Amino acid sequence: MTVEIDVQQAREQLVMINPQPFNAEAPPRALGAEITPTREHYVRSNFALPVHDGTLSVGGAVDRPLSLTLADLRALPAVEHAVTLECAGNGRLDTRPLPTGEPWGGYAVSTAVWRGARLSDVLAAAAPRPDGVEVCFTGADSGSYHLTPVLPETGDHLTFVRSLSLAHAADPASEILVAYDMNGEPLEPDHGSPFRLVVPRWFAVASVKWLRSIEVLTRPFTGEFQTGHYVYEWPDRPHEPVTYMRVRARVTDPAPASTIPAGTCTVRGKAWSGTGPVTAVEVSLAGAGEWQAAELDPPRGPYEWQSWTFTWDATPGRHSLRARATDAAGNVQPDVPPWNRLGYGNNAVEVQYVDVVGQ
Ligand SMILES: Nc1nc2c(c(=O)[nH]1)N[C@H]1C(S)=C(S)[C@@H](COP(=O)(O)O)O[C@H]1N2
Ligand SMILES: [Mo]
Repeated sequence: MTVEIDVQQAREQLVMINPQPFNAEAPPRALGAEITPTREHYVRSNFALPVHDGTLSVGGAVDRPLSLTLADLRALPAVEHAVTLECAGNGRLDTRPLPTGEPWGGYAVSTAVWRGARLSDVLAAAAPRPDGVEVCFTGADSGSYHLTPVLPETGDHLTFVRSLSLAHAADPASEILVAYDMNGEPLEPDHGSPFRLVVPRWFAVASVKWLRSIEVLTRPFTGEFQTGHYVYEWPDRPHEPVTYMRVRARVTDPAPASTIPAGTCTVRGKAWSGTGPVTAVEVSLAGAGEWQAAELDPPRGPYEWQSWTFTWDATPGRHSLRARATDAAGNVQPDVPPWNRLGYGNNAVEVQYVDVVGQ
């Protein structure tokens, strides 16, 4: 009972978009801060909150299968990183034609400080065998999931399972965490307690919550959340799995459709990319191609969003405001991203207007 009350309290500051399973966006103000307070961090869960038995099994193609507790994980060397997590469905509402799926606006993105053990250390302790190719991660959550047609092997009852290549998972430089603390506190139920994966740079679907088991596989994993959902289904070319977050800038100030006084206005926002860092943000206050450079803060860490500002001498009238980011790999936000059936990875340049009044 008290657990339920705590969960309710943890959800109060979010913008709920689905009560069951609970899915909610961060409140718009949360994008203003460098680190998102835990209770303002968006939540995306495919199933109801699960019960977790407190153990993590590591097995499959390994020489030393393990069963770890939270205390065992805490006893391993700890790593801490601020990591921006964004849902691959963020921005789906602005996709045309509108696909099915949770109607995320633009606030399924947040940045928390995650602390945990390195996945590479956990795997090394279990000693993967040389014929391992992938590692799959199973969450404690499962439930009915409406798919047409219904899958022959599982019916409509699915468990949340994702995989990564063994090379990515076992590389210490990937800095993938089995995280147990978020912003200095033990994980909250909605964010995957008692421990979860945090995969920097990747769309957050890879960051499996309520982690129950890690299994080294000798062939690629083909579960629903790997090959059915979280795949870019392009109409005109081979499908591709959702991997890295796409380069994106958001305006946090002024708010969309706001009215502000004429004079100097500091336009502010955030920018991030999974293939980053972000190297430039440009702002436009008119249509067509009039872009001007914004001031971009250097990254504070390798896996977190960057802040930017633009000083604008706002004159009376309605102005169209846009921001556009470019990353170190040369990726730049498109005006219209290529459509895909499930509406993932919409990183189109957003257009908002601002009404300026006075002299
Ligand atoms: N076990 C499990 N892990 C999961 C999910 C899930 O449904 N079950 N959702 C994923 C998706 S799609 C996202 S966007 C992130 C959201 O993490 P958050 O709720 O902590 O923001 O968790 C990922 N990990
Ligand atoms: Mo997601």
